[in-house]
Amino acid sequence: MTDTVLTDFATEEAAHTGRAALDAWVANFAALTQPDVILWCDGSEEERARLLAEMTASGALIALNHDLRPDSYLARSTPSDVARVEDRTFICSADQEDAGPTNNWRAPNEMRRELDARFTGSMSGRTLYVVPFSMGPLGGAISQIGVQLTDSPYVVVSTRIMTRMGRPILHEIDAGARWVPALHTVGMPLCTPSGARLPDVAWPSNETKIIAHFPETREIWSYGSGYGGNALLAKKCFALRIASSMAHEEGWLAEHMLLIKVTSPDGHTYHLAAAFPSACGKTNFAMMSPTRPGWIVETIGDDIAWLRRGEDGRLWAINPEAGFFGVAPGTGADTNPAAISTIRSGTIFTNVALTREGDVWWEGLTPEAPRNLIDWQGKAWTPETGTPAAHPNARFTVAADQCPTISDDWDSRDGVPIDAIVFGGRRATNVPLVAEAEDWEHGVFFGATTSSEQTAAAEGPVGILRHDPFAMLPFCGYNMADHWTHWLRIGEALGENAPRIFRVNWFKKNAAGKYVWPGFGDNIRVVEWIVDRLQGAAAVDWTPLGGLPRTGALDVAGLGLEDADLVDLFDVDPELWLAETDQIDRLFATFGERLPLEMSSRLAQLRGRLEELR
Ligand code: GTP
Ligand code: SPV
Ligand code: MN
Repeated sequence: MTDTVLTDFATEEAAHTGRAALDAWVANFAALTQPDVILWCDGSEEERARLLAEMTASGALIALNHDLRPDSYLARSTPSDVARVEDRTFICSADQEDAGPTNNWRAPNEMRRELDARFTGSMSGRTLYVVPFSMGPLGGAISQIGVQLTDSPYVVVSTRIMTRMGRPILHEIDAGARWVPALHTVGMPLCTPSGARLPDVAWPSNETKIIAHFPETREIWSYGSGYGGNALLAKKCFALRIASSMAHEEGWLAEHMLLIKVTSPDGHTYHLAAAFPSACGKTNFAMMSPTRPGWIVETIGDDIAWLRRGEDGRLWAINPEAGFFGVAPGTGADTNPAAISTIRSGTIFTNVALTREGDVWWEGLTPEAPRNLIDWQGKAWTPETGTPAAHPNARFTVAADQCPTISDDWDSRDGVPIDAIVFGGRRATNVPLVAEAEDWEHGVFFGATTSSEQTAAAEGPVGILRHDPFAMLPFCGYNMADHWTHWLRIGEALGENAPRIFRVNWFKKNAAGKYVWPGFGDNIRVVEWIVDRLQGAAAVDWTPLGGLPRTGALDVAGLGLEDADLVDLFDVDPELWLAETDQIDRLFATFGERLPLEMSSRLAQLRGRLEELR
């Protein structure tokens, strides 16, 4: 029996450097997938206009009313392709231990064999687009190049928004740059094996989906989905999973973090990086409209940060992306006016509702739903219908520079120096509104013990509490415990220059099940306390959960909060927390010997302090 594995051609490091290797790789992949046409994307305005016109003509996109929503489009996915598929996402490291217990693992050769079979002929009747892109400003010290091959024009126009894409990147490759290869097919060929032509559909996909990563050879293979994090491979697959593994090897960090610049009323500026799980408030925090006079928040990134120790010994960060792929539901003029203004034009919407006038709508855009809508599945909808008009994970795709709060230095080649790191999650109980870590190691413990109620950003049950360490559970391309060790080492290297670390939770609920904290623009009050702490000013009470604002130190004036609400926001309940430490213990135990000792000793310390409080 022969055991030829076609995809082995791409396993040498040199295989992904320079132009000759790129040409060979594209030719090989075309031979495997058998597209009708190969199109090298130049990223031009003409190319974008042509693709949008083709997709509008074919029904893949609906052009919105040009007067109401200029140059904007609606895509409706097939109902089985609306979110990331975590149980079909694989880290194919040579050794299973290197993927770790929180990732799905497949042996590389076994996965390559399956992918070879799936990709064979998968593009017949379609166009293969070659999409070169840069994550981070082209030529920046922290930036990286990738090339995605795809048979989805939706992916091409989306990648043009989300990354720096096109001809300038090819020039870098011509000059010998290394690139990360990313292969994508929607898995719906348009020719039968006998050559008969099949009709296309508005949103091609395959019921079987495979999102595979090969960290050792830095390759991505994605099959069967056209949706967001499954298909825009520059984003989660490259900028988080593969990049985190590169960063682990090379001494930097790739994290699921927003980046903001905060200016206080006295004119000082600070840069914050914050990690919250999917659909837990990063975009909203990144575009915050502060309710406190004199405070300014400017946006640098809303989803991903790459961080590296700079020559000055501080931690510097870039947003590797060039656009926002943001959650639509809940985004309204009252909650996120900056996002509303960002998406006024030039936006691709996915799975939102369509109004009779040809504009978009979703739950939370306005307090009242319009009377007659077409829902995200293309069906007539009225407020009495009883199902959401927009899918809960409906998204907008829009260029970062359209955002009115975008910071001047959002695309600075060197990035920005980070003053504070924040971890957050969606927790109805236990986790206080804000807490400060004692030191870097304690902050790593905050990151490692982050948990959150699941959201609609991934397939699966919503609302169930799960651990999501560093908000990286679905995105860490290597063993999660090694990620914690890596963070501890980075902290050692930064020493006195290390940013301070905090934990926040906007989502505590009271006994009536209502959010206690107003959130959104009022989150500036928490930022204000954090900044005061950086300046050494704000008063703090040290508790087993870290440093909490002393009564009066966090300004809650005018919010109408009752004493009982403040108790809810800052309560340290030893019984609830001892139960939570048991769950953390179970998580930690899954890592065996890879768990850094610092984490088990911090857990023991937390338990001891909680016992004392009992
Ligand atoms: P991903 O793009 O999936 O990584 O998500 P994200 O973390 O950027 O989440 P996003 O900011 O889009 O928020 C998701 C949902 O949380 C939206 O429906 C928001 O309205 C809601 N949300 C954001 N911030 C707050 C807040 O401060 N309080 C409350 N109650 N809800 C919030
Ligand atoms: C997330 O789920 O964290 C996202 C959206 O940012 S997606 O790109 O689909 O993963
Ligand atoms: Mn995200």
